[in-house]
Amino acid sequence: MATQNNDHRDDVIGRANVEDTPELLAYYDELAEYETGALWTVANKIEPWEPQSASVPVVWRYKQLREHVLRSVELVTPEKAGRRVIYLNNPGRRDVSAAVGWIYAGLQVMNPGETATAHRHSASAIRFIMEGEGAYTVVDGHKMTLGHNDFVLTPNGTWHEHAVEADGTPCIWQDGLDIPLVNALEANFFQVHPDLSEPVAYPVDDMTKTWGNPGLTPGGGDWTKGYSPMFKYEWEPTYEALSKYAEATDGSPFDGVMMDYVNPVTNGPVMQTMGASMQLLRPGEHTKAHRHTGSYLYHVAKGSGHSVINGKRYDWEEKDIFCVPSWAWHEHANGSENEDAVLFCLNDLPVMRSLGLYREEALGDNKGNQPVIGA
Ligand code: GTQ
Repeated sequence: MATQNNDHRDDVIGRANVEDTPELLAYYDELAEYETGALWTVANKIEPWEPQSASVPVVWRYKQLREHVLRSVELVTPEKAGRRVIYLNNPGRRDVSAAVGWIYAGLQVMNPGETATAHRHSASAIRFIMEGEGAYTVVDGHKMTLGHNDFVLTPNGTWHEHAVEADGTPCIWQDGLDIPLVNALEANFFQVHPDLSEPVAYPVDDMTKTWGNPGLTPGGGDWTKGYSPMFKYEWEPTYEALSKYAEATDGSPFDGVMMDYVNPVTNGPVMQTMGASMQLLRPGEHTKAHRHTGSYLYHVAKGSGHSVINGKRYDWEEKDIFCVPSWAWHEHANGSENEDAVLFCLNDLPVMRSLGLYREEALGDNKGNQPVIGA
């Protein structure tokens, strides 16, 4: 089921097309008194021909944002703020704090010696580490050191706290959470840890050491939780895997050389509501346009280039974050003829897939690329 009604006209049989008359308007007022309404007055809005994302494409440029993020260190403490984060606010979604669709994102900053209290919530979270030395996160007693471009999970219901060692440097990472989704489903609980901290109970980085060995699984593992036991996916092996895969594949025409982060127990997504992938665009590569349901937040892990989203060009460079709203046409281009460009992508695909809402479509005309309207 894709887009068989390509003209999408509302003046056809089967769509609501009732003109207001004084009698009808009076009738609508009567219905409103009883907290009801006539479907045909809202039908075309609530049942659009195809997904209508309220979110708009945005590039959050790290070069512009960094100094403002660091300024928050002077203005508030993590104790007072709970977490010191500057969140990404999609101009099309002012009703909720969302970067795109139902995904929240922010840039969290911590100075050496600072800690943020342990807490847990029904929303699931990820971190993508941008800069600094000495940061760590403790998830349900598992301490993880956080290095450049590492991808870290704090799944639904796990206690987590963040800190930077006293001999470290100021650290900044991207937080990504499904807060808007969980709030839309009216299912979000939040708790501060009764002791404000959860003791470290395992060897440092044990979950990655246990579960993160390629092609090898620990015998007798009995992990049955709905999220990956591998709480941290490090950058080096991820980039190495992509580089090796690039030697063996042409890649996807739409996404280049792309690999999903997976739960090593199920081979499925890392968490139930959010998935993530890393994709490599070879030097000079420019992908074909496609669109799909779901919300996508890209983080430029390496290199520079541009994406064309719904006919408009958006340039990006390392550490920039940009979004592709649901059902928006998009294609990506590596701007360099010598270097790889690598994009980390956080998305809500597990939700789309598990609810049977995933759809995908390739752009058929213009040789698979969009005419660019705005630069
Ligand atoms: O560290 O779990 O940016 O609960 C916003 C809300 C981070 C977190 C955010 C959160 C967190």
